[in-house]
Amino acid sequence: MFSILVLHGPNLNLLGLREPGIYGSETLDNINRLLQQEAETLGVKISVLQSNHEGVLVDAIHSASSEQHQGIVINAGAYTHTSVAIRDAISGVNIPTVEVHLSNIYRREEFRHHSFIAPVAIGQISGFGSESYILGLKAIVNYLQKSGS
Ligand code: CA2
Repeated sequence: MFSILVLHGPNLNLLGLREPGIYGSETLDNINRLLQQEAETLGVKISVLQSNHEGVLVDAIHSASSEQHQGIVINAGAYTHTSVAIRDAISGVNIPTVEVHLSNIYRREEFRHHSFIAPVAIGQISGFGSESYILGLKAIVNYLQKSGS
């Protein structure tokens, strides 16, 4: 059975509690429940971590392989646009990674248009709200199945 690490970056713990106009009213707990349901449907295991700290996310990416995860789904939040460290971690561990975003980052401010993660991800899903995570999970599982990992 595949095991997928789902990472949520900074401020995503505030989902549903603040700024519902941009990010909707769904809480992170609710998104995690939807992901768990989808994982059961797909027959995979997921481990979920949210952190507001860049280094914690980097450490989790480094540990992914020894913790037997074959794939990563990451919403790095604002670190998407700033973090060479997270980009290098993903590139360094060589674990297929899907980048997801709730909002369509290309319809927003210019500074959100650049992702440091996109060049080291197998793909990016952006703009579908909580469904972005579900699509991201489906995409990584499909990729792993096809690549015979
Ligand atoms: O659209 C996404 O998923 C983002 O990764 C969300 C990040 C943002 O910096 C990226 O550009 C796009 C922000 C997550 C912050 O979420 C909040 C939720 C409620 C209240 C405040 C922030």
